[in-house]
Amino acid sequence: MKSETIVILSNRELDKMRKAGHLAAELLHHLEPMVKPGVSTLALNDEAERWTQAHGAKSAPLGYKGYPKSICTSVNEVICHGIPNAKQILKEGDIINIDVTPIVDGYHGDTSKTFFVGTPSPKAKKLVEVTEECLRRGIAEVKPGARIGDIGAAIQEYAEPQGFSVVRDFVGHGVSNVFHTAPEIPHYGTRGKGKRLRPGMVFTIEPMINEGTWEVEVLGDGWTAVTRDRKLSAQFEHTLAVTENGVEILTLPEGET
Ligand code: EYL
Ligand code: CO
Repeated sequence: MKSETIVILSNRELDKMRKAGHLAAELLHHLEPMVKPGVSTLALNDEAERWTQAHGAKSAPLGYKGYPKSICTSVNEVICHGIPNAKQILKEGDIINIDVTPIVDGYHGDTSKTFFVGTPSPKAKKLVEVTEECLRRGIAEVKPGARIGDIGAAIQEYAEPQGFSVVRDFVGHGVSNVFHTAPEIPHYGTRGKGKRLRPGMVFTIEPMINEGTWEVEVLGDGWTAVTRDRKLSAQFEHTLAVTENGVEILTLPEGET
């Protein structure tokens, strides 16, 4: 069995994670007003890359395992890892997840949100609201002594009774000076199972919630993950640190808690 050690970050490292996290949050906030009918996902990517460089940071996804762009843009039935493209033009009623990870002084801030393009259909609105609440409920489980399984259980207990499904194939992950490391954070699971959380652990929670089946299909480009039934999928993501008392959300704008 492969088992990677979960690192505990020092206060100095946590400070760097805070800086990266703030920049990631501010990048999403910067891109939000561009999310309008008629804009291409490539235009979002290019503005993200320009803004990231202008702030002295680097885009972690660019070149990661050969990934060709700086952000992920996942529209409607795309679950995650949608590749920005000049030919993909946002239209009224779409939903789009924008996932960003700037690297600041070697440390990564990983966050994503799902935005509405114009006015959403009632079913899209419900899915996106439920997904954001899933992230909130997952975060609320994070405290020293809790177990990794508590996080996924809280998400699954909220999403499934409303008729939605939880994606299995992609999980939250440890993140620090490395983009993806231990632990894995499933968004489904059983309370009381899995490793105990300890102060100084840093990881993402990034539930992907589907309108229909949880099953994934990866398109021929090797990256784009879509729902097998082509129904809608939404996602929200934060990078979190376990503190002595509970949790700190690292990917909020400076000054927000
Ligand atoms: C690159 C590599 C297959 C990202 C995340 C970009 C995508 C598909 C191979 C996770 C894993 C972003 O932002 C992420 N998690 O929150 N791979 C990622 N890639 C990529
Ligand atoms: Co991400």
